[in-house]
Amino acid sequence: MTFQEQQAAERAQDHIDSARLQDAIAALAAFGGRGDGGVSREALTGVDLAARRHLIERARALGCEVSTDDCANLFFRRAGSADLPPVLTGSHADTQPVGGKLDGAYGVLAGLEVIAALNDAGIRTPRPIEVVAWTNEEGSRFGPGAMGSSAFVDPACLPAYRDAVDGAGVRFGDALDAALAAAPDVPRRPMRQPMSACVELHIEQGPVLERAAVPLGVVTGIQSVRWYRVTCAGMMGHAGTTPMGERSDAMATAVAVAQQLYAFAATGSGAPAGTELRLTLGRWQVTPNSVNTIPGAVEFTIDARCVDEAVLERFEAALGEIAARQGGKVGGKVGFTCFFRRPPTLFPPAMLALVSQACERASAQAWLPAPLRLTSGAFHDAMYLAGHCPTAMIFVPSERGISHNAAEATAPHDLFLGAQALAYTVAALAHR
Ligand code: HGY
Ligand code: MN
Ligand code: MN
Repeated sequence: MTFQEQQAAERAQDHIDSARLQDAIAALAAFGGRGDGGVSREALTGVDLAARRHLIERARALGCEVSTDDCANLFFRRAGSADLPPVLTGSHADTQPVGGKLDGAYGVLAGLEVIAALNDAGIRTPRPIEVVAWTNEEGSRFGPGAMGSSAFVDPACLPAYRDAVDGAGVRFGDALDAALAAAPDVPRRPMRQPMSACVELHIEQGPVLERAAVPLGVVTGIQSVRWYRVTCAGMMGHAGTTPMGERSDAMATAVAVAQQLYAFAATGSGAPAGTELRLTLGRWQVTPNSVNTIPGAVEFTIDARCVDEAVLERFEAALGEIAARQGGKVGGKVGFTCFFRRPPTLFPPAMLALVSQACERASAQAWLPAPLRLTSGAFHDAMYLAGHCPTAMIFVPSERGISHNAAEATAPHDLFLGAQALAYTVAALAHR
């Protein structure tokens, strides 16, 4: 690291303002804010569009140029002294149906805080810096997840994404067109722009950092993930008149499949010691969903994750066997499709070294333990950017390891240290 790089990195770090960051978090959380302290701001809903407008105004007030692309990703650009590919930071602004104030939002707002700190420090970086708010990272309203970042690196994804529908039958493409039309003042730019590097700051969303009593995490990679839709077909019938032995009950089939999947995850996955197959059957749709009609169809989703992708391969094979076995029973048919899959992501050593340096300085200045290295249990947009440019992630702890829950929280001082580490990393990269 050159003297100039180091000096800029340290000055940027030292100009992060905790109170300003806290105010920004509270202001964004108001868009979709809930009475229980959580946030409901699913991708491209009205509150998400209002939140986007709020971010555009905040970025412009910091002197940024704002642009967007065909997937409505928002880019907030601080000019550099040279016309070089920018350093990218940021995250996503959409949330789970019942989310928290920090998942995604923290990375976007900390990126804007880095720009404010650079402005305060009067630092002009050779490279431009861009803060991004990716579209639909969560994938809860429209599947799959990370649509914006995956379409950014591979625009060929977008046509199929446009046909994804939400629970009310709204097409992603129609919601996307409405979002783009709502920002006529934001110029459109091509997808897949060159980036010199990418750093994403995020809450850990798990218990590791808090249990280790360490305020900062250097993320070495992201575990693999697969999402499936399982459909169980039966025959609707009268709950009172149909003898139990003559039913084709789609729910009985679905429950039997689910029980065998949980059993496989608990004992049959062969996950290496210290790792596990994490299985979530999160969304169920029952037809006709009536208290006194035997379900004619049940669809449920599977979210399967593991650091070792061979485990997911074994899981998929087991799912096929269970579906065939259970589907052969009385009139029950079981089908499944995989609609999202991502292999494990590993971040490059040179990026890990820089992020470690940034985290070490921030935690040392606070007289706190040095950073921990860990794998991310959650997926992030950085998993796609890692295939586009040198990429890294920084974590801060989640209280009680809770996320995707209104109770999601992180101590303000930890959020401050994370933003400091981000500022150091981004400023150094912008001088390379
Ligand atoms: O599901 C995930 O891992 C991310 O938080 N959307
Ligand atoms: Mn997230
Ligand atoms: Mn999330």
